[in-house]
Amino acid sequence: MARVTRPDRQDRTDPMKEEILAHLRYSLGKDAEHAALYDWRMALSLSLRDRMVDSWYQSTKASYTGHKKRVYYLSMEFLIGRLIEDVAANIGLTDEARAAVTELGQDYDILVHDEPDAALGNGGLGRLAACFMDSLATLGIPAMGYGIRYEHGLFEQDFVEGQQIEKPETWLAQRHAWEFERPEVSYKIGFGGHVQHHEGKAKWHPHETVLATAFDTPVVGWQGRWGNTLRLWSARPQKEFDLASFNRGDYLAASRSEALARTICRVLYPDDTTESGKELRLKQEYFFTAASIHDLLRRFFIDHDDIRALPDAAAIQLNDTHPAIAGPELVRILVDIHGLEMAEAIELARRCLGYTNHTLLPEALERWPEWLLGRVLPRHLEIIRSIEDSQQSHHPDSPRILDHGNVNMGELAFIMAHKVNGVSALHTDLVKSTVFADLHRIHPNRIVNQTNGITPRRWLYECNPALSKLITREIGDAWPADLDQLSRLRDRSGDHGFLQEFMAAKRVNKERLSNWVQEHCGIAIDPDAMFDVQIKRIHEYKRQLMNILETIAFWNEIHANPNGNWTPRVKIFGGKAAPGYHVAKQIIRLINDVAGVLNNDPVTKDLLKIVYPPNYNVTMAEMLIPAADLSEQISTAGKEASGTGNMKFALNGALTIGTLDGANVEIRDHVGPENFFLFGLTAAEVTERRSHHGYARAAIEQSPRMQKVLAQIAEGRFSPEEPSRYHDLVGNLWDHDHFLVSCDFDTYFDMQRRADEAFTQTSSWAAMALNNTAGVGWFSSDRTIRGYARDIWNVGSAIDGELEQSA
Ligand code: NBX
Repeated sequence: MARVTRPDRQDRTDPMKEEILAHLRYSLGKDAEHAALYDWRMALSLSLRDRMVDSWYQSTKASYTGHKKRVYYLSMEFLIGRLIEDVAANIGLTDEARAAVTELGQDYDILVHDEPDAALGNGGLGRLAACFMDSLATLGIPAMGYGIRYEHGLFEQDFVEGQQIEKPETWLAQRHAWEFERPEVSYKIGFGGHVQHHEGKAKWHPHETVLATAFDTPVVGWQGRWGNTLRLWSARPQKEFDLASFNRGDYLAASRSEALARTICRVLYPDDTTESGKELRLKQEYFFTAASIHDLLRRFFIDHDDIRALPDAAAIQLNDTHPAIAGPELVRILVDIHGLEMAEAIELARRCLGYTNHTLLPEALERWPEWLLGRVLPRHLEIIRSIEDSQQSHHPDSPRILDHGNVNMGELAFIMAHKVNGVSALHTDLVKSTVFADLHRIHPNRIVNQTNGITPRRWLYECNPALSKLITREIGDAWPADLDQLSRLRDRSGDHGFLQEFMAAKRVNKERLSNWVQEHCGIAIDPDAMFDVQIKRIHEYKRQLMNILETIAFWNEIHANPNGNWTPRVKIFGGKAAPGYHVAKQIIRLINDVAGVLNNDPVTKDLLKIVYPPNYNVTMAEMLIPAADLSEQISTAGKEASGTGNMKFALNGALTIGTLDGANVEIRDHVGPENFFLFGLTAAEVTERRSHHGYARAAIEQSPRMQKVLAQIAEGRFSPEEPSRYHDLVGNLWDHDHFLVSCDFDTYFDMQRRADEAFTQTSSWAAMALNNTAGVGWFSSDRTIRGYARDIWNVGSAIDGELEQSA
């Protein structure tokens, strides 16, 4: 199949260097003497991009000529992070690029670090989409990712006196090196207006229209064998501006349509725990979904003329309900434009659509007020009513899409998809038994499990060169594309010499992190201490609060016996809170307040430190994960759909302390229960416990240790300038504690001490860490994508034999 073409080294001396200089001159208009850091970084990026293009073209051509079925992955979020190292690694040019840049007198690492971290996502859901794009390309599955080219990605977080403040993110302030603008690929997207019904036909007359314009980023997989496209939509005004108004001097009216267009892709919504801009969010969802559906239909009609063949050519995957309007939009086009009967259109659309559920939290399930959806998308509301009628006529006991004046997007997505998938085994069971229990009874074969995965290219090969080199030396270089091979490392868990090398790689990463923390946070940490890391969005169910309470309890314990044989720890936190999520912001502030006291305590400062660098993002994860000894996966059982950070840590040789939640369950099965610090109530026990009135108070009353911690916080021990600062947070634990911090606190504390003890046994710890790396090959997103391809999409690889290889 298509491969990256590498200019022959004998023909040209140092082609990469020449290419960088050529880009500097002809793409950036600079010579080496006057080039700034930005110019060098752009020249390097453009040179790497050039090396992707041939493979990308050939893949696209092969998909067209082979009439291959394509996957369309619709996602509001793609959390791609930086790309220089990712691209260089995938096409095997890391060493060459570094050498060329060095020869040109530049520092490669500085160039790499100059690249903005493309944060077009909030967290796990967006990062999963990015890992899936990498695996689709690596497996040679013809695919397109569709999303929004937000002008501002996820906000930048800063701490002022310990409190989170948000600043706009500006990744597009400079030119984005990797994309190709496609002004000729534009679609009109309408909003509002009315629907005209005439002789049984409906016609939608939108009130306003914007143009969706494509920006394409090539996504080339491992060793450049196949390339797909990430197509992000940007909005443009349909009419540039109203010259008549302008000439009258009414400049605001003149640019009204421009303003709407700009607003639509202005900013990524910081998850839906905030109550803002509902209408705009709905418009964003429709904007990118409609553009994507238009685009895939245009492609379909290049080599088909019967719309009924669409399910053989297109598998459309909805990453959560955000693009769920795809169902009604496709039906609208089939009925209003292609003249199909409603029933046939619904069935045809369903055969194309799959829906991935990522949450059971009721507040995160999308519901639109019917009046709002009807105002923005009047024809779609009519179609949703037809979908509802059709469902009710077949299944009169079916849950409703339209319910108490709301449109339930979960039910809509379920009913319009031929397969609905959960993202871990436990989550899938809970999807069947809770949110979609009634729909599951009616459609017992629709829900399937595809446990999440992570790309081993970014999350081991690139972010952890020390460990990668060691692994390659031991088992060869096939593992990045066949991660199950890591299981061969299990043999080495009794080899003392190898374990020492394994831990030496960890040590390199811990030293790198220690230097970074010293430089950026001004905190000295000891690489010999246990690095205990919790990085993820701040949310009550993820229980960062339990982690900081346990930290205080440990601190108390040291004070009670300062000469005890304590295992030194560095507690590292990273993560952002949704701007409107007050409790999450209080938790951030508490962590920072506690850090202020503990880090300056002369008695404990060599034994316990807290580090919370602001603005956690993909790049920071790439540094923290390889340096971690202990991975905190401590959510209330039943709440974390899967988690993917948990997989990244285990892959990089960290042990997990965690509950039986999400994919932790499967990780523990794979690495072995003896290599996992398990504690806490199970999902069933959580449900049971909640039915007991006053369960939190009862649990706290039984835990003197927790009582003391809560009393210290309530008395202002960590906020002397405002002792009442955490009254609500503490009061809520006593009286409600919906996420059962109180019930799991003591077992968590005890398991932490077991981890302390285990960490002192350096060689058995090393063996446990190795067993984590060796055990998690199954969590490669290549395995996940093979599962989707087989069970949901019914697509194959365009690279012969690839899917069968290790299916
Ligand atoms: O999706 C996450 C889950 O919480 C994780 O357990 C899971 O591993 C991951 C991938 O399946 N969900 C998530 O990240 N959600 C969001 O970021 C989100 C974004 C916008 C929104 C609602 C949720 N409106």
